[in-house]
Amino acid sequence: MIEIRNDWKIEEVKELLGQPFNDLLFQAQMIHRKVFNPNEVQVSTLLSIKTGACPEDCSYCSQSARNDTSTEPERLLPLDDVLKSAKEAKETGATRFCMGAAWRNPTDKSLDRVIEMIEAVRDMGMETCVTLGMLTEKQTQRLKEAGLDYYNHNLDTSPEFYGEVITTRSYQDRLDTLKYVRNAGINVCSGGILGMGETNHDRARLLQQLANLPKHPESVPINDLVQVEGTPLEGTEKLDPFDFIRMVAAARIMMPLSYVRLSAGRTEMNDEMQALCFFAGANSMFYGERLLTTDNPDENHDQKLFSRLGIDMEKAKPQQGFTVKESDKTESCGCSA
Ligand code: SAM
Ligand code: DTB
Ligand code: SF4
Repeated sequence: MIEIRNDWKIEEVKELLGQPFNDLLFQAQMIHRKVFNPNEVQVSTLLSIKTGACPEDCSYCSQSARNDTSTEPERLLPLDDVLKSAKEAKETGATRFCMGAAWRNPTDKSLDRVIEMIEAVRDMGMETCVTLGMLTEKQTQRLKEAGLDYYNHNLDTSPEFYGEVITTRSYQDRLDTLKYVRNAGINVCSGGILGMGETNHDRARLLQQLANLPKHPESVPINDLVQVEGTPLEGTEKLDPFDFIRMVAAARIMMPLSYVRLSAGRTEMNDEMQALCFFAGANSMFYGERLLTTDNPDENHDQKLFSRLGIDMEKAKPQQGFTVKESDKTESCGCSA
């Protein structure tokens, strides 16, 4: 029986995270293999469709106009360039194409152009994801009509630590955008960044916020901070890799039907650490040598790692036939979770 809960108390999350490492990983792997094939990982490729000169002050980001970084601003890419990248991503094995824009929010005019991109990438037979900043309710409806599969919008950290990282938009703004995306019927991709100087309590609060949303995000990216030269967070003390893996495991346990995405920061992780993340329940990741503005391991390296681990990167669909208990109702999963 897989229990879906949206009523996690902070003490419970801290207790979960604080267990002996082996107990936590064992529990996560047990849940993981009931819901998913443990030897499959879904892969998405990212493209920055509009880079830099962002008015927001996110202190981790290479693209904020307030941070003195070497990222060169670029205008919104032409459709043909986007399609060329999507075609390459498909050829190397990615099943989803994620397009990111350095905006506080899209204007309706720029959304027209992004919608053309979404429709054309879908026509190529790939799933689509975009991350464009805050949205209005009407904009989410337009994205749904365009056939968008996923919208990425991260909570980033705990509500308490958030103000130390970003001041130009509130936690509530993010929750509102997530609500509009959910109500429009688009799959939600939302997670956070670890290693920004937050405490264990903050990490537990981030998981609590995500798992206590009215419905769990279908995709939960766990990013390890990429320390970018010229950002205020450059030089932050690195997170203990075991604490990162613990967060992956706790996300898997708390959001059993979600894809837990091993996201930014993989260039700093060795293969053994990534293998432990997959064991802890990570079953999706970003694939291709660039994230948005920073490096990611190249495809050859990832393909070799998957082959060494016996991981298949094409499927990663939920298994059939497990039972889901959702607060007051129990149902059998057939499964389109
Ligand atoms: N501008 C939009 C927004 O912020 O919603 C979309 C693009 S933004 C770059 C998407 C996400 O990437 C951020 O919410 C953050 O979680 C993640 N991110 C950005 N810079 C990062 C970094 N240096 N290390 C790890 N994650 C990062
Ligand atoms: C997410 O959670 N991580 C991705 C994606 N969603 C958009 C972005 C990571 C960005 C890392 C820094 C960069 O390359 O600029
Ligand atoms: Fe802008 Fe997004 Fe970077 Fe924040 S994370 S500065 S909103 S691009």
